[in-house]
This record gives sequence, structure tokens and C-alpha cells, in this order.
Amino acid sequence: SSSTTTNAMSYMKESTPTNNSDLFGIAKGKNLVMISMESTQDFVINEKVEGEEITPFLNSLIKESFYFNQVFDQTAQGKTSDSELMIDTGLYPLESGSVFIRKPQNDFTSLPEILKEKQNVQSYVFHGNIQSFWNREQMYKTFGYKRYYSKKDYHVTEENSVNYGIKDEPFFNQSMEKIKELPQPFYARLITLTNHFPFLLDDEDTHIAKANTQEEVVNRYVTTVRYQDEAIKQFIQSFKEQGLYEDTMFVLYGDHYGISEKYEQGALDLVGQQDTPVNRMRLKQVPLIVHVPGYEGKTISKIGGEVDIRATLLHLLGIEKDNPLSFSRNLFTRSKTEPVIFRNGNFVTAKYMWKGNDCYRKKTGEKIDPSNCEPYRQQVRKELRLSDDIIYGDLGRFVD
Ligand code: GP9
Ligand code: MN
Repeated sequence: SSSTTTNAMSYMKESTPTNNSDLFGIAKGKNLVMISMESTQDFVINEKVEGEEITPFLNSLIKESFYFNQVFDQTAQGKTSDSELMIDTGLYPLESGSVFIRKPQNDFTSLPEILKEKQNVQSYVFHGNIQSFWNREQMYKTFGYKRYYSKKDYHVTEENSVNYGIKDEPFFNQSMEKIKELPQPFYARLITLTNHFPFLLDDEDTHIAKANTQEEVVNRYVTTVRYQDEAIKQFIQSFKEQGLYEDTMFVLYGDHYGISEKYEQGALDLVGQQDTPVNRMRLKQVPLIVHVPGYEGKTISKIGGEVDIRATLLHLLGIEKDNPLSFSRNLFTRSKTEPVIFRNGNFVTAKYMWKGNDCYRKKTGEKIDPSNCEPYRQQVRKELRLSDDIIYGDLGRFVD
């Protein structure tokens, strides 16, 4: 198995040249605050309901941030935990179950470990659910988080809760009380909860009308996304009040889809698009917003996936090399021809899309000869197999 390790290491060396950009290290020494936005898909960005923006705050933040508008949800059954796995390890999720539950004892080179080792930065997670959910408490120990603030660390009442637990506004307020005490710089990931299926909201938290599509789930979804937007706005405002804003890089991303395939017709209605395979694939895009103080806004339309967030951040933080068993590619320099890989073997490139057993030209949406997709299919199979080998064989043991 150590020869599989060597294979994986040389594979990644060839496929991810350490392309540099002039943004290398621009966030070095800053706090890293990541906001995992529950079930937030990219189609809500700059979209309106009855003339009102669904995400007014995110839309304004985007104007002064790097906004990656073609990043795809690559999670599988592990949902939020799969997105966390990709960001913290650069590995793909498993085909079934969650790595958090199946392989929590593995040896990973996690983002917290890298930050601790290279820059003496400690890492923390904040989330309102119970600590055992997705086996987080154990996995975060494995990843080297200094502390996990979970439900028991929050003041949770019936009044300040909805659906899965504490609402985003009190969650962020109470998190801030803890964050402002942390030694700087720190890495903090905060995981929101209110915008979770089935998207329930109290009247007092409703800031926008329901949408008017054929799917009630989508109609409610816009109201919980709007609530989350407001909660994030207040949270970032509190960084300004604490004098921490200028010293912090904010990274906001949607963890995975909220509107499952069953209800996608409603999302297509909302954005006014036809029901085609390519348009449905586009719905799998999640927003990725990276705000570095002092840098102007820029929209970056390179394709990528959630697994690429890690390398992108390491680049901005001025950390030269990722661990050799990571499949993460820097989004600023990612090559157009590298496929964005989904766990079920589907993929997209800048030009093509593979879905089910068919190859499509993205631009026109037409089905084309499968030979156009064939070279990528091989790469996709290889990359997923290597990632699985690393996870099942705990190959991180052989890397120092
Ligand atoms: C629960 C939260 C939501 O703690 O992460 O879980 P999900 O269903 O999105 O994975
Ligand atoms: Mn989630």
C-alpha cells in the first residue's frame, strides 16, 4: 500500500503544477473565518422575488470580494460533513456514508494541522447542533481542532430555535462572544443551520415574500436563505465593531444543494430557465465568496469544486505546498481542462459535461458523441479510485 501512496503522490504532482499568482500570501497573518452556508446554492445570488433580492448582503459583499461563480457541490451522502472533509483534507467523499463516521481514526494532513505547523494558527469550529452529529467531535479531534463549540456551548431555548436547532442570528451573536476572546490569528469555521430542509421559519424572521413557483419547498427556501443572509450581515458587522474586520479573511461557501432533484423544476422556474440536463447541472453550483480586506472585487468564472477551496486558501495564506495526498487545486490558476468530479462519476469541464451515460456540449446543451468525454472519464475514474485507496487504506500514515 505504500506503493499506492507513491502513485497517488506522483499523480497529484503531475496534475497540479504549483502555478503561482500575484495573490500568493495576500492573507498571510490574517484570521481565517469560514462560513459554511447550509444548503445555499448559487442560483439565489443576484436573484429576486417580487423585486426584492434574496441575498442582498451577499450580493453587496461579492462586489468587494473574489466571487467564484462556477464552483460545484461535490458532496455525497455525508452532506455537510463531506464538504468539511473536502476543505480540511482535499480528499473526495466516499460513494456511500460519511468519512466522518466511517474513517475518523485515519491519519489526515488536515488544514488545522498545516496552519498550526506552518503559521502557529489554532483552529476552531462553531455549530449549533449536538457534538455527536456526523461524529464531528471525534473527527475534529483527529483533524486537530483546538476546540469544537457545539450545542452545549450555546444558550439554546425554544424561542431562539427552529427546525434543527438554534437560529443563525443568536448562533452568530453567541459565537462572536467566544471568537473575540481567541488568540489571533485564528481559523474559525462557523456552520449555519436555519437554511436546512424543510426550510422552516418564524414570522418574525421573515424578510422576503415566498417565491411563487410550483414547488412549495422552493418557495419557502428563499425565505430561509434571506434570513441567513441577514444573520451573516450582522455577524460581519460585529467584526467591524470589534475592530477585527481588517485583520480577517472571510470565506463563505454553500455546503451543498438544498433543493433536491425532485424539486428542481421549482428552482428552474425561479431563475427562468428551461428544464435541460445542462441547466440542471448548473443548479449544482454553490457560491464561493472570498473577502480579503484591501482587495477589490472580482468575479472568477473558472470551473471548480468544493475540494478546490483548500488549495485556494493555502495559496492566499502564503503556504506553498499542499500535502501530496490532496486533490485540491488552486481556483485562481486551475487549468480549464481539469474535470470537476462528482462522486457518482459525473463530471464537468469548461466545455463538456458527463451525466449518467451521456456526453453534452455545455454551451449548446446538445448531446454529443461520448468520445468527446472519454479521456476525462478515465481521469475521473483514476482520481476517485486513488482518493478511495487513500481513505480505505489510511495511506496518510505513510506521509510525513
Ligand atoms: C447538522 C448540519 C446539517 O449538524 O450539519 O446536516 P446536513 O443534513 O446538511 O448534513
Ligand atoms: Mn448541510
